[in-house]
Amino acid sequence: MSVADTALNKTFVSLEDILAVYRKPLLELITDAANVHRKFQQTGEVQVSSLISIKTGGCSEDCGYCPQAARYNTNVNVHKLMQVDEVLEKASKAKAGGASRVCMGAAWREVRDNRDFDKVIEMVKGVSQLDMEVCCTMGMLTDSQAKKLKEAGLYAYNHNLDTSEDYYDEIISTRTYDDRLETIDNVRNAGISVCSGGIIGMGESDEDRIGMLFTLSNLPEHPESVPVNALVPVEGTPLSEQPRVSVWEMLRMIATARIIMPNAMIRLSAGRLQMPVSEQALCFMAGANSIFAGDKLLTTANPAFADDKAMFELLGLKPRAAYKEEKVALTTS
Ligand code: SAM
Ligand code: DTB
Ligand code: SF4
Repeated sequence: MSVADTALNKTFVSLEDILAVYRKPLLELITDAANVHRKFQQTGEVQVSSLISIKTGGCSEDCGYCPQAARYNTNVNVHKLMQVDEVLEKASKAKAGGASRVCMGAAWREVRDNRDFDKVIEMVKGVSQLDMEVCCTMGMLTDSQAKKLKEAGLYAYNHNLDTSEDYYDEIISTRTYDDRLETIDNVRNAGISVCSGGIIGMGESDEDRIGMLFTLSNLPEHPESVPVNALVPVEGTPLSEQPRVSVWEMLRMIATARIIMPNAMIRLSAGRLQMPVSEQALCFMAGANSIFAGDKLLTTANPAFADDKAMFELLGLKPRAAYKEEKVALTTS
């Protein structure tokens, strides 16, 4: 049985199996991933998700990569929670730009049961009414908060593992790997789609990259989305001097994720601005089928909608419809 079939049958995929996939000769790895992609995914379709930073900077955590941590001296414009109307306006613009999903990010350690949470619930309801998939990424979440978000119409929640369990302490000290797994568990139990991945280029080894993929692929269920971020080194953060991740490293990571989690959306996430279209095309060949679009990620720059539209035309890609639109199409046909 191939690793992809093993993965799909939820048979245990060992660390050694994943490492063997990751270490294949590169072109063989990309070909294998492309074959898995063709078998399990709608080829030619790429999900377009747009980020809205609803609360920016001033975060109490010490994540070594993050420009939004209050303790690092970065140039981020700190902003309290946005107004609901402003968020809905940005979401509508994202929809007009071709996005089917909106991901609202808040620079919080955790969600608190206060008036800000009530406002987030209104944002979730509002974006959901735009017939877009609504995602949030707001730090740790309790069981009951996850259920409230689900009731409001939340489709997905992003909570990254970021790196392997072994390397984690080098990057973050203010919360544990187990805290992260618990939030993912709460999201899953509330019936919300799980989005979880990580970052490469933080000084981790190949084994750490594989370790993270191992943990993701051995969750009780595979995440529905797996963002693969290349570190955006930001001045003022402890990781500001890290060298840029090469496309070859991104390709290995994306292709391996595609093979071991055949049904997941693999998102080519942070780092696209520095990648020419030719490099991004290789990533789509290797199994990436989702991007963040719009000229800003959370605080750093990203290609504009118009640039991605031109890239889609050139490569013959089309944006994937929101899940809800698919459901409507199915029920009316
Ligand atoms: N505060 C929440 C949390 O930590 O879960 C949500 C926002 S946080 C910015 C979301 C994710 O963005 C992080 O887990 C990390 O994977 C990614 N991220 C943050 N800064 C980054 C950077 N400089 N380069 C690449 N990815 C980054
Ligand atoms: C994810 O995995 N990457 C996105 C989203 N989930 C929240 C964030 C990338 C942030 C890059 C740095 C910044 O713009 O602040
Ligand atoms: Fe805060 Fe999230 Fe940035 Fe960590 S990644 S410092 S929790 S905003």
